[in-house]
Amino acid sequence: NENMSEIAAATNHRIIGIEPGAGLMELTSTAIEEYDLDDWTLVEGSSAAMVAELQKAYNNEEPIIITGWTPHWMFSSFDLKYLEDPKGSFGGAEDIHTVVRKGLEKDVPGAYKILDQFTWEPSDMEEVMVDIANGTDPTDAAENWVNANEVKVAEWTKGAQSGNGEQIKLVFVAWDSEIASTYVVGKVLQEHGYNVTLSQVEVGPMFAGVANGSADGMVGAWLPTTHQEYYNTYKNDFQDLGRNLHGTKNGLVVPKYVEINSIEDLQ
Ligand code: PBE
Repeated sequence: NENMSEIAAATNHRIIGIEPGAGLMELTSTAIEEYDLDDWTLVEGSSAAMVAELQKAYNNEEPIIITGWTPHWMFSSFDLKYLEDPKGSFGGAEDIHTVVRKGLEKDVPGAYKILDQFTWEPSDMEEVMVDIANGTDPTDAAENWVNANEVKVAEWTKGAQSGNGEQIKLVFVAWDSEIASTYVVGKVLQEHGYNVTLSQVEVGPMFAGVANGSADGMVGAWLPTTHQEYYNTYKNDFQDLGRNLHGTKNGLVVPKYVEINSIEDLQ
């Protein structure tokens, strides 16, 4: 396939990945095995570096293959498509769960209740992500969304006792989706009287921190597939509050001008 050899040469047989340890990196390694893509290298980096490479390639209409996920603002800023995944290496649509430390319910019941009642739609998360991608500070983007969605927020805080400055520490990885959700939930907790700290960490420590109680909670556990290993490692040591969002997607993503449609085309 002529297109494919041009694409392979132009991309240097590289798939632009994100943070080592991200579930998406593990899924991509599995896909490389399942589709026999021995010629291809998955490049480790960060979500921000991946987006920067995408931006650069896109501006020059050059081929690029990235590891991508939904919800993500990049789908509203660029014309992109997922490569078809006939073997299902990336799994299906998932949920994002809220997970808290054991004992939070007893220690800070109001904050626990808000975290337990937090739930929104992919389109909500995208609104916050787009605002941040357009240059708004995450704290301000969270405030904008909270102010514009009083009815939804009232459902989260319903019946939750107000705080008296109690400390709540949320941990998150600097994935655009989790920056959005964590700042929004942090804002709501803060407005309800809690003294909130948002702490950016690596993915392993995010799960470990909630499990060992050094953090109170997090809102970015992608299940059942993406974070399955972390989840299984720590599930007896934290409390899973269930899903806060339904309908995520993971996969290999290319700009629409790249003339391949399936992961099989990379073979
Ligand atoms: N993500 C976004 C994460 C979960 C949230 C898909 C980049 C991951 O791969 O672990």
